[in-house]
Amino acid sequence: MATVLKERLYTRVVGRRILSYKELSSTMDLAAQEAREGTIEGTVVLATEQTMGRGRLQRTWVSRPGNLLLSIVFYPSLKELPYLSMLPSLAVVRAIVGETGLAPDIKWPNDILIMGKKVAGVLVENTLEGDAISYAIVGIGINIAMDTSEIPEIAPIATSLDLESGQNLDPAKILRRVLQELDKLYVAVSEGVSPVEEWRGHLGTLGKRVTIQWGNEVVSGLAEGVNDTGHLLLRRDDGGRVDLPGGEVTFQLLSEDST
Ligand code: BT5
Repeated sequence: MATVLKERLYTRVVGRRILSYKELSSTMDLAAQEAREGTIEGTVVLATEQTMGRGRLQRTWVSRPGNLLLSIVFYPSLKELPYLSMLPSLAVVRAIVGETGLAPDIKWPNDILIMGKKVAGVLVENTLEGDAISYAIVGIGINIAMDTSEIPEIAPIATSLDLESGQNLDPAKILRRVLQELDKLYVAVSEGVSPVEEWRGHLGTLGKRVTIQWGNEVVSGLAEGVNDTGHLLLRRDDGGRVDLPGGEVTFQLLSEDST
């Protein structure tokens, strides 16, 4: 059975339509198909399991039952687009804090970590038509009831909310909170409110030394800040400053070390 919402959802955009499946290859693909067919903005596609769950750069997302796997359809303007990639990580952080009391932080651009281990990931895929965005699909995976220590491919780097909280959390409650927080943030952005300050406040990456893959190049330096569109400002070891857009799939944060 797919995770279903047990209580009414109080939102303006997100979750106006919810499609729930037991198994999909990826919620991203079905959501994109729905978007191409003109589904209402805020449509949510949920799956209990994915056979080909994906991350950025062709990476795999381990997608077992008991966790949250969803994609949401948006039709943002070009002005809203830079913020769209900040909103899901912020909504997930707010939901985790509110529902569990745990204290996650964000690894730039949008991994959600607890004590350095990844508990949730976000993927945003945009489709352009000429100069306009035709649709953007926001994908969110949150580990809830998964003993990550039993999955060798992610055991050293991943965790789940049940493991961290020592509870059996209800995925439906967390889903509801994520959708409500995402809706509040999206409505605020469409009214001109920037999420940057709150997002920046949760970024654990700032002040750390990071190594980033940029196409075929690897750049190391100090993560000094993020600008108003979410670009990471990196002070390279040779003193030069680079500005890296987080939405670009060609960028990959390879490591971050405390200084
Ligand atoms: C992400 O990519 O973190 C984005 C993940 C988005 C997943 C959602 S699930 C619903 C929707 N449908 C999809 O098909 N995808 C989205 P990235 O930053 O590239 O991180 C991928 C890396 O995270 C992998 O290479 C692993 O190291 C690690 N990983 C894979 N599965 C994981 C899991 N369940 N928990 C924690 N880490 C994981």
